[in-house]
Amino acid sequence: MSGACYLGIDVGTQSLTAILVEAQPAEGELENRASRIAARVSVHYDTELPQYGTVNGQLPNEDPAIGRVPPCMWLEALDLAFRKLGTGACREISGVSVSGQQHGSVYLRPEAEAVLQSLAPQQGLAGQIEPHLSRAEAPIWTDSSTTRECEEIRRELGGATATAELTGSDTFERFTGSQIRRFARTEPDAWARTAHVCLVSSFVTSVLAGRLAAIDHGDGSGMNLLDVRRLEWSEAAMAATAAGLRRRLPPTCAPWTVVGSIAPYFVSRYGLPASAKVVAGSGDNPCSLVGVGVREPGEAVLSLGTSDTYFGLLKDVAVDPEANGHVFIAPSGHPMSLICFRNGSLAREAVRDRYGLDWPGFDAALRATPPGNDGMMMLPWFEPEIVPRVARPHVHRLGGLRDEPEQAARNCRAVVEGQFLSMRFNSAWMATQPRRLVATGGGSRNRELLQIAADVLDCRVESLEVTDGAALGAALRATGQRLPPLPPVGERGPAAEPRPEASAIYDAMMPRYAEAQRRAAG
Ligand code: XUL
Repeated sequence: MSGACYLGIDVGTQSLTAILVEAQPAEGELENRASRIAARVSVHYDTELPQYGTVNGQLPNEDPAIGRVPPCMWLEALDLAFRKLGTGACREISGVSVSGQQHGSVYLRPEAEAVLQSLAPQQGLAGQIEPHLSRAEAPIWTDSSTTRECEEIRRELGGATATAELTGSDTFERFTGSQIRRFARTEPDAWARTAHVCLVSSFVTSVLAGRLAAIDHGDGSGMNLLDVRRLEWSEAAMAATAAGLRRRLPPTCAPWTVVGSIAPYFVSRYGLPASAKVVAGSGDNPCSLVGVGVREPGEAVLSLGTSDTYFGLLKDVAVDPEANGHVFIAPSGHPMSLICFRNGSLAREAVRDRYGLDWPGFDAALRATPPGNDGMMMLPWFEPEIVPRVARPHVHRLGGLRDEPEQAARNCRAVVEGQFLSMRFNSAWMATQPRRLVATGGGSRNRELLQIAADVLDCRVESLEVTDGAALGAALRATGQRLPPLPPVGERGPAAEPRPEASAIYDAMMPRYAEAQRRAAG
């Protein structure tokens, strides 16, 4: 390999993925774009580490609200990933960084710091670190058992909007603050034994660096503990969360901070150069922004998957007055917004199946119907919705739209238009009209869908085939640059330009959509 190589490790929900990227230096500087992906390995928890008994990456529990993982499984996956990479690739690594599923937390006993500094390369990580966890299971983002704690913290901080103004988000069950509060309340002895609270990203970073790592502003902003304007832990939020939290939290740091050199464990065991740098870990959503090459305010990502997410860079912190959205800190230090719509492809598939169509049939229906659907509209809440918060699923059909086979095509258009009208309405608080939207995920291959997105959102939409965006983003962040290199050019899919006549129709529809949402969601 001729360029320097950087490793990104994404500790995801179902698997751990490591990507080695080669970046060509140009006149002593890194080029603006990484040249190629040199290696990729992945460890699927359920099938490759079956001894942990996870299902879809988490421990089964009779209470569906509980989502937990044994942190040792991530450590074993890390060892396995380095083994799969092999010493040939490991020898080339100049920098490493971690992307972690956001919000999950790991709890360590006081002596853990010394243990991290002296890991023996003859034994695996899990066995050496396990005795020094003060909690055997880590709550992850799928956990929704902390409604009581969310209410308590929110009340203490002066309500939903005040909480969002301070920490970037209202309290949410999966966010780390309410998880810490529940742990301290339900397991006070284990909490008393805890000296260090880590996030998934900072825990794995600490292991790689052989020392307790700071929490970066990006992942820290998913905790309801970071003051997102001052970029430091909020005294009020810590006090509202748990007694003695201050001394258990590590410092915060900018996402591009070098936390140290790689621990001797990885040098001896896998052959990494002792000079390889470890850059602060961050959350998977901030890392994904880098992985798809978004780095200027005015660019946003439209991820059309099981659920649809819309996230992008903001010029300044702007908070959702309805308290449905989140403000995180992006790897460049800019604020980034994120909203998540649960009824994404789930709702599109429900309509497709309802009328016995396949995807080409669904597309044909979109082509056969006019922008604006002659006033017919749908609020497609087939499942409970996150944005806006809708607890009881209900599909609303308006403007003469009915659930009958003669209106199959109308329903196809209505579900898609309803989704993008919702995205436009519910992202208005971000106060940034995007110049460019990058669509990823299964839905981004559908040209008609992209055209409706471009027309409703009045913005060019490009689709990009990106798999492992978070791991790729972590690899690019491992260069330690505030503006990491752009990813290697990926496979491009269809693109769509907004059409002024169609956009004007959607402009005119917005007040009706807003009123319909207000009435239906309350
Ligand atoms: C974001 C969220 C998930 C996790 C896991 O708030 O909960 O996207 O980051 O990927």
